[in-house]
Amino acid sequence: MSIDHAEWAAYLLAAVDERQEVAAITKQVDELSIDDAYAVQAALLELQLGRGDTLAGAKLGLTSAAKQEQMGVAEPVYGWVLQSSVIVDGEVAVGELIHPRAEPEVVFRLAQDLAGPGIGREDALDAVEVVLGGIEVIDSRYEAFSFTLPDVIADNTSAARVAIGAQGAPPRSLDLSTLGCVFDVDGEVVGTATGAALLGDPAECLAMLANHLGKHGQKLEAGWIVMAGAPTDAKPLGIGTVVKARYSGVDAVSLKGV
Ligand code: OOG
Ligand code: MG
Repeated sequence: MSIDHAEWAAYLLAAVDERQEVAAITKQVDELSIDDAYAVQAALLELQLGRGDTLAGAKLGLTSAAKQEQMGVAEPVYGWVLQSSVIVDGEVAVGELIHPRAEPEVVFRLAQDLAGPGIGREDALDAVEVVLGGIEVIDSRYEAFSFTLPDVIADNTSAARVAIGAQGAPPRSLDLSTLGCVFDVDGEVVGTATGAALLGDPAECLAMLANHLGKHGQKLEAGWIVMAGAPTDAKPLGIGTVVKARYSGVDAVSLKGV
């Protein structure tokens, strides 16, 4: 049975709109290939852009052992960051989401377009204007925040919201593999990591995404933000929860669930 990409995209968008978790796609079809999953993701993006949203950038997920172990999925994934998902006031309206979780993110803002094939770590850094700290709020549309690799790809890698630190640093002024990250929930340290948690170096993540997009005739664009993936696991974000991600060399970011 072939997969109707537009139909599954509409299924996931309805879950977003209704703030209602839904059964994983792989529980309902015989097979969802990785290509089909990215095609559903593309159809979902098309629906969202059709409503007037725009792209703010792209993201990787499941690039650290901490995240792969937490989610039980052992491969990195790629998704899109919508402009409407960018938080500017430090608050997340929890009621707009299903079962949000927060996680720290190393974020790149690009000065130049970037696309594979053949992009390495140094090529990736050449395209970066600034490295920033961030917090991503993920919100799987699936029941119990549980999914397989193709499910999470179709669901735009659980992307929901992102907050980005005010002040960053030029990429070559930092040693990205020793970039420190401390993640606090309600003033308690709940996670610590360095940039090396992300495929050895967050710039490797950026290169990997550029090569992935190049394979599909796509590119990362100047001015976009790119999230490298969370170096620690994610924590539930409820009303009143305050999360803070502190970094060495770039500004911290705080978010409050309201
Ligand atoms: C998938 C998204 C993972 C990350 O930074 O690892 C992700 C999920 O955990 O729901 O954004
Ligand atoms: Mg993330």
